[in-house]
Amino acid sequence: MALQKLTPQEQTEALARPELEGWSLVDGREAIKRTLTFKDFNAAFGFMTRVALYADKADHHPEWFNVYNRVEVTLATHDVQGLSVRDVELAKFINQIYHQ
Ligand code: HBI
Repeated sequence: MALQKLTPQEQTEALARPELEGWSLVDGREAIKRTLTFKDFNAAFGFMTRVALYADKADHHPEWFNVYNRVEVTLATHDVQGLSVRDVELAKFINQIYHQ
């Protein structure tokens, strides 16, 4: 079955789950975002490397911005021009491996 776009209700329900703590909707765009901070650049880049390996395996890639110990991540599914279960899964993975 083709990838489904999450409805606004499904988006709200997903963001209310404890596994998606810290994630919120982006203003004016169907996407979710979270800013993560680390001890230093080494820790931030180690995190990004683990996410990159997951992303390539899952064929689902983050939009992100890094300065030193801060990583701003935005997730959306371009194939559906909105949010899908793939964003929820990637956000969950990010939360699982995130250690401040
Ligand atoms: N990453 N975030 C995101 N959204 C997508 O729709 C997407 C992706 N990575 C690869 C991908 N789609 C492929 O299915 C093709 O569109 C290349």
